[in-house]
Amino acid sequence: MHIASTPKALEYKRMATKHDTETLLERQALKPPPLYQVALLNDDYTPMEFVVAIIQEYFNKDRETATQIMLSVHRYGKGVCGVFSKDIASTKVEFVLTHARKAGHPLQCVMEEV
Ligand code: TYC
Repeated sequence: MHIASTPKALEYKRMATKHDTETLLERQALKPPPLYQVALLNDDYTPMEFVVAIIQEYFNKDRETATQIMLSVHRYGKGVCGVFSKDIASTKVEFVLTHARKAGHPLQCVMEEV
């Protein structure tokens, strides 16, 4: 297909591109930032007590709530510990994994956009 390159056609093209770019920037500015859930995964080796302590320490849950989350992971395979911005979520995952590896446990922690 022939693309017009007269001065008028080029001017319209420039206006359309500028309009599209401004619309995209405005939409991005209005869109709320994505949120991520941080979840623990079950395994056969990490002690229950260790998981409860992790949930209390890194997700600010009281002992009863932490125990419920741990038991839910144990029974159903996965449990959400909290929902955060991208940076906070990835820092939580990193801290939990570092703590678990130092203690010699295979506990897995993941983040997923909600
Ligand atoms: N399934 C583990 C056990 O029986 C306990 C456990 C719970 C492990 C939650 C990981 O994220 C987890 N010792």
